[in-house]
Amino acid sequence: MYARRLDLSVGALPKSLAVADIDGDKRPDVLVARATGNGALVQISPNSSGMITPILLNGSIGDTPYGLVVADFDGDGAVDAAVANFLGGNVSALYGSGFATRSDFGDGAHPIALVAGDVNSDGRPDVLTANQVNNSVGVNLNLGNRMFGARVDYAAGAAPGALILGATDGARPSRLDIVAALPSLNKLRILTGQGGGTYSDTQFVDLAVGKSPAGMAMADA
Ligand SMILES: [Ca+2]
Ligand SMILES: [Ca+2]
Ligand SMILES: [Ca+2]
Repeated sequence: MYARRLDLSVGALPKSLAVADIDGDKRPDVLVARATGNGALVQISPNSSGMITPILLNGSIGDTPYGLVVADFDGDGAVDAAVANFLGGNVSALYGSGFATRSDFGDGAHPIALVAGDVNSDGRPDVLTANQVNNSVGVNLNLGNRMFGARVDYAAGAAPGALILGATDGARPSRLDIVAALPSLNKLRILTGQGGGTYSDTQFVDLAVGKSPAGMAMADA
């Protein structure tokens, strides 16, 4: 039962959120990305007396961020964030205290969503983007030292709107496949992992689903 509802003001255009323990107190916090021109990242955590006051962490995270994901990209044990800058046409990774250190990559696409996962099995989380305008999925491999490699695009039908990663082939559980929602086609497209973080424009499976899939989750059903 959810008997109590609490509305919080986080500022204009809250577009995406993620949950992680940001302040290291072992309790989950919520991060909200606002899709303003400079973007903004807001933390929501209860204080010691249980009051919740949203905190602006960084007021310049990217141009119109439409997607947010958290992972430890630099491997220092602290949670980092990345946002998909739809109008800016790139991805911003945000590191360090208050997510104050920003590093952009993946120029030239218009990502509307992103997901993090280790697609080449090197222990470092990589970033994949749904490039809605470009009709592609972009793979940005994490090179370490807060660097990402050049984006590699794979055709993904029409206007992918959301992504998840998972092993859809039980015979190859170590290979992460990409599942892209294609709302304009009422389909999901599975791009099957070819190993080493590579995919193929021609190795895919399309699944017809209900009208306009906008979000997904995966589990062993
Ligand atoms: Ca916490
Ligand atoms: Ca980190
Ligand atoms: Ca990796």
